[in-house]
Amino acid sequence: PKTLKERLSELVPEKQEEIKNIKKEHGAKSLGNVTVDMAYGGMRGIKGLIWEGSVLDPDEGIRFRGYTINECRELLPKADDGEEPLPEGLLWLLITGEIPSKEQVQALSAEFAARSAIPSFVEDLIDRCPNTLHPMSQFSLAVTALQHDSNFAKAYQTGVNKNEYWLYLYEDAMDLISKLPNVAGRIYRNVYKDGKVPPIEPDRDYSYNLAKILGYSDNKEFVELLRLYLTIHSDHEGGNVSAHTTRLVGSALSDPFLAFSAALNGLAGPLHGLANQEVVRWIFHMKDVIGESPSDETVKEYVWNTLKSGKVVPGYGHAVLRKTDPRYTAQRDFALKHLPNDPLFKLVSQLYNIVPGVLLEHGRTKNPWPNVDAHSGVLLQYYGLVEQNYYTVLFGVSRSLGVLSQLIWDRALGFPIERPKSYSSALIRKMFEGQ
Ligand code: CMX
Repeated sequence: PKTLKERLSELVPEKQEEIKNIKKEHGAKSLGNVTVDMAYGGMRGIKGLIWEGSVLDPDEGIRFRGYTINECRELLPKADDGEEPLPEGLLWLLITGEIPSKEQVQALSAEFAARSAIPSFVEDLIDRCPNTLHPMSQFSLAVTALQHDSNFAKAYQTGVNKNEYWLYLYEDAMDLISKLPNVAGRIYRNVYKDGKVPPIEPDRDYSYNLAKILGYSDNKEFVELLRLYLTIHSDHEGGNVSAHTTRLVGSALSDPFLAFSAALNGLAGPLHGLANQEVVRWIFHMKDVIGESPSDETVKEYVWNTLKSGKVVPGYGHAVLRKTDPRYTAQRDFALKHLPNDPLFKLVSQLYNIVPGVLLEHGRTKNPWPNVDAHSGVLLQYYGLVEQNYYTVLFGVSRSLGVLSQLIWDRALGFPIERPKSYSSALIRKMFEGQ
């Protein structure tokens, strides 16, 4: 069977031709109106990006290359000992639009393991970080440092033809994804354990190896959880902060390491990926204040107190989604199967019954339903990975799959440097008030 790079090499010219035709036929057509409110409102609703890997429907949720999460769970190849999809297969799907064979996925697992070593100066850099530096900051630092070995940056310096950019991009993307378990695992071991990092096993899958480095690979269920986790957090179309950052920074022809470390800095914000940490912190605080098995009434009051003190309820709401996030539902399915009686899961379920009603009554948020971050922490807690400040790092490992898939295509399709137009408020007044 073909390797991923061989298949991609066939697809690139086809896709280039397709885009040329789309632009020729539809290039002058409008995707919608842009209002002054949109310009002030975080560009919400402006259709101004092309993103091939996934499209987010407000009601249905994400589809990866046209496949829902449930379809991916069914159709993507599994490990011999597992039922959840292997994220390697999702990467193949995101890049090519095709469901790979089990053999092709196994080849990717082997390739990731073979490329996984990180330079010793990056190990030293991570080791020198104080344990008080947030894991996401350490993660971003380390990814920036991996830039040292960027194929793309070197090729650019030697004056490579721009038609070949994507080939180097591809190598960097594969290197970066492969090295993330060693980076993320080292941070975890340093900050929370004894600093000893076990080796990657060349014949095991990516999620198993990440679980091993973290110290949880003896638990098959945890490995399964990681397979699901890494699959569902990978991509959420192009406008979210981490995806858009990767695109934006990469568009300046900064290499994938620079673009992805910038994305991690965005993912580290509490309204984006850090929400998974914040959810657990918020629930623990709730337990401290109202006890382990609170009545619905006291939970409701706690939620109201959060809102009244001018804070967000973490894990709820979304800029695009208007229904329960299917990534939430997939994790809930996992919990119902593997930890139905866990007390923390029961609290998360109780919140699911109560928070949307409160947010609706509060009347501010456009979407009262839970997002992916409302459920990921409770699963990790159950398996003993209790250090919530670490959770966004796992989100980051997964997000690399989606954003780097697209970055390869950005260069293959010759997307230009991003440069939207901005106005000042004074100019807005002048334009519409005519002074
Ligand atoms: N709790 C309280 N208020 C909320 C809220 C929540 N969960 N979600 C939205 N709101 C508020 C907004 O802060 C905004 O308030 P103001 O009018 O006072 O400015 C109002 O409702 C309208 O916001 P919106 O249009 O519904 O939501 P946005 O598109 O602006 O923001 C998001 C989306 C996700 C940032 C927001 O819902 C939020 O802050 N949620 C909590 C944090 C969170 O879970 N983030 C993770 C999202 C998924 C991810 O990226 O990982």
